[in-house]
Amino acid sequence: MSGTTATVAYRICPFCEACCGLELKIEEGRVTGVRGHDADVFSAGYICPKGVAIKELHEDPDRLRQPLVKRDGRFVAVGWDEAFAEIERRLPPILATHGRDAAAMTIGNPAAHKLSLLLYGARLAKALGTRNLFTASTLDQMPKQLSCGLMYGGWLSIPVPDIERADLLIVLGANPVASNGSLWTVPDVRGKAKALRARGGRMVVIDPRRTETAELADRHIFIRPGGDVFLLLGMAQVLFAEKRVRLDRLVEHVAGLAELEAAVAPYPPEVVAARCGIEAAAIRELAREFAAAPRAAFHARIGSCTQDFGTLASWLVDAIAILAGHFDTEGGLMFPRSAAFAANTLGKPGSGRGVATGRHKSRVSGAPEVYGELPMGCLAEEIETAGTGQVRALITVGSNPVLSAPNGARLAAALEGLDFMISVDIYLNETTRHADVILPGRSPLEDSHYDVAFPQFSYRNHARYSPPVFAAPAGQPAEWEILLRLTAIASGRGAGVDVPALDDELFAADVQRQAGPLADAVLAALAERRGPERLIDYALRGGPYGDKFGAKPGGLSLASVEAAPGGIDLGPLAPRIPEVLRTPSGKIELAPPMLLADLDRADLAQPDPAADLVIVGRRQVRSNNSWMHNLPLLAKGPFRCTALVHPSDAARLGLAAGSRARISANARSIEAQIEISDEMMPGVVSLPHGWGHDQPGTQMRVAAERPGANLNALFDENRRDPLSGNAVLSGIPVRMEALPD
Ligand SMILES: Nc1nc2c(c(=O)[nH]1)N[C@H]1C(S)=C(S)[C@@H](COP(=O)(O)OP(=O)(O)OC[C@H]3O[C@@H](n4cnc5c(=O)[nH]c(N)nc54)[C@H](O)[C@@H]3O)O[C@H]1N2
Ligand SMILES: Nc1nc2c(c(=O)[nH]1)N[C@H]1C(S)=C(S)[C@@H](COP(=O)(O)OP(=O)(O)OC[C@H]3O[C@@H](n4cnc5c(=O)[nH]c(N)nc54)[C@H](O)[C@@H]3O)O[C@H]1N2
Ligand code: SF4
Ligand SMILES: [Mo]
Repeated sequence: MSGTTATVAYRICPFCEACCGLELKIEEGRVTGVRGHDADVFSAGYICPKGVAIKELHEDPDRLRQPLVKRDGRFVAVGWDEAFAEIERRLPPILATHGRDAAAMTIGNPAAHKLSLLLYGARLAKALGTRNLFTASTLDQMPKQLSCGLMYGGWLSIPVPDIERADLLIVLGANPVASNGSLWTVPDVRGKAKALRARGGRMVVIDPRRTETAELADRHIFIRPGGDVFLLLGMAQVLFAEKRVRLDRLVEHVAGLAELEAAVAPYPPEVVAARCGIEAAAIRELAREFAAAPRAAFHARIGSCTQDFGTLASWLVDAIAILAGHFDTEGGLMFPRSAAFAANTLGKPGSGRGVATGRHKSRVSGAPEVYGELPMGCLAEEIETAGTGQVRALITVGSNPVLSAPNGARLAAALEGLDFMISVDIYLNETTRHADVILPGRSPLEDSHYDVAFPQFSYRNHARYSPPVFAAPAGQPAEWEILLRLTAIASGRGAGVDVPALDDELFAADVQRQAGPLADAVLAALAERRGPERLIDYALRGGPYGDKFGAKPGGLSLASVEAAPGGIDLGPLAPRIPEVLRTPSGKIELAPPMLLADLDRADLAQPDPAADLVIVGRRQVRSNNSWMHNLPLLAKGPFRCTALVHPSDAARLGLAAGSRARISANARSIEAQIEISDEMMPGVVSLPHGWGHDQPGTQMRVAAERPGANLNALFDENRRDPLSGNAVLSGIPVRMEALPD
């Protein structure tokens, strides 16, 4: 090919849950343009600035391309064999002497966006055999997973708004216009919200900040942070008290209706109004409007999860949708049916074992395991506290808890006390600087991609695959190969393992277990594939639209998805009750005992009336949690890590726009730049999370120029929703004082 000819490549964006299709212009081996892929069946050309920044990530000189090993306190770049030899020398003796629980693993957000990390991270966790598994889920959505697990029987049976057919959309504690959605894969929410309103529909946003999403809505209602459970109890009470419950087709598929009615009865709007900061009349009106709408959906996310009562709030959102007849029906909340890896299509349709928590507990605080994980907030104490089962080695996989979890300073100090730490990560940052070995994965443009997680939460069913855009640099392994080598070391087979042979062996074992007598035929059908591609092909062909390894000609396989660069559309969401249920009763559990019991705690909780200022977080389009501040395209422009305060609070506290203030809580403080706006609820300040890039020993030069303040430095790592283990990151009382110029 001539050096001046441009070619086009397609890649699913790996940065957020919207999973947009990118179209890349390639010239002379370089990306020279990034735009939305118009023919993508799912995202239809939509893109945000982060997607464009994939070029800068690919080219970022700070992105690690070689393993780093710490020698005498300094990182040196080494070859891959040397890095694995170091791990082989140091990890197995710790496991041999102190047992499997002496190793912990943290898995962060990017792992959900990397095929290799998601599929093979599980293999490593299994080989490690530790109970000390911590992920970003307990800083995020574990309350929703638990409430859905209890109601429908599956940890990943999470219903999403059918936005294209709804007449009313209520959004609570989510800002999808900035975040591009979460537990709801829906590119271009702005366009879809506008279309909803253009066809006569309405949108209501409930949030302590008048967000970018609220700006699009017909109505915005301020809510007192942490008050969601009370608002929702009030709405549910109205539905019962005013006889607006209509279960329609679901009537024979629900259990616990009377118990739910009794549980919410003590909470009419007049009782809960002060606690959520919303007038009783407005709560009543909201419940009536939702019940009266022909087709309505209710979306609640991170603001309503990262609370003391996150699981109760998550439960009540779904319960209200069910009571109002907006569940498992067009335009309401519906269950996706993903083409591959869909947890909510596994097992016998209609009933199952349901979910359980607390099968083991954390050693120090006794926090129950949830979905096999312990709360991220417990990691530091598990490292610090001596005794049998003390964590002495840590493997981080795409996670930066020193910034993303509460009280990172304590965690950072704890990490220094480890005997050994490995980070599978692409940057030398606030967390990985504590590692002994850093193993960097490839650029996303050098990897293939299939979204394992997000089609399970998509507004429309689809299947898409991206081949690698560029060949990887010679000798640089893919992340699945890195994880398999770690798996081999952790299981005593040594760093010199034959990686492809190990992959074959583990895959064959999966198939033997899952396919039983058909295993040999399945393995034969997949004989041409290796690595993640073999896992995708296996999942697609055995999945709900699959060709069943030849038994269903015309069904999906990786080959058919590969042949469609814009993906394959599998249609709008369709009703799935009762087939989707996996509860022991085979019904939707409207009143799980664990949740009813937790209501007593809610009943007693009095939001502190003395707190005249509380802090919440926010997300911004040009930022992604803690790790994209090093890309110039996103970092440029006005400084974004500002503390937003209402004019009345600014006047009361003597804070001037553009000045700096000290923000304190839990005997710790940070300094942040002030921005004044009436988009804030009075008494609430908003600061984005994921900043604080002023730590020594990191290598993120662009990010360090404007480091910003670390919101999580203020928070209490021990404050969590006790049911889900999820950290409380919202509505924390703070003090603010002006700093001299
Ligand atoms: N106060 C407050 N705190 C929050 C939140 C909040 O709303 N408020 N949100 C929480 C939520 S929802 C989440 S999900 C967490 C996110 O927090 P984390 O799970 O810690 O994820 P990130 O902050 O995105 O950090 C990602 C890490 O992965 C690395 N990385 C990036 N790409 C790759 C890759 O391709 N391969 C590998 N191996 N590594 C990679 C980055 O270098 C970085 O170290 O933060 C949580 N923290
Ligand atoms: N651009 C960008 N996109 C992202 C990310 C990012 O960092 N940047 N992160 C990704 C990740 S990991 C996730 S999990 C998703 C999250 O996606 P979203 O859930 O949409 O997250 P946010 O945009 O933080 O919106 C949370 C909203 O909750 C409000 N809020 C705070 N406290 C409360 C409260 O107590 N009650 C109520 N009702 N509201 C409250 C905040 O003001 C904020 O508007 O975004 C993903 N997408
Ligand atoms: S919205 Fe999300 S998936 Fe789409 S381009 Fe932006 S970062 Fe990528
Ligand atoms: Mo998240």
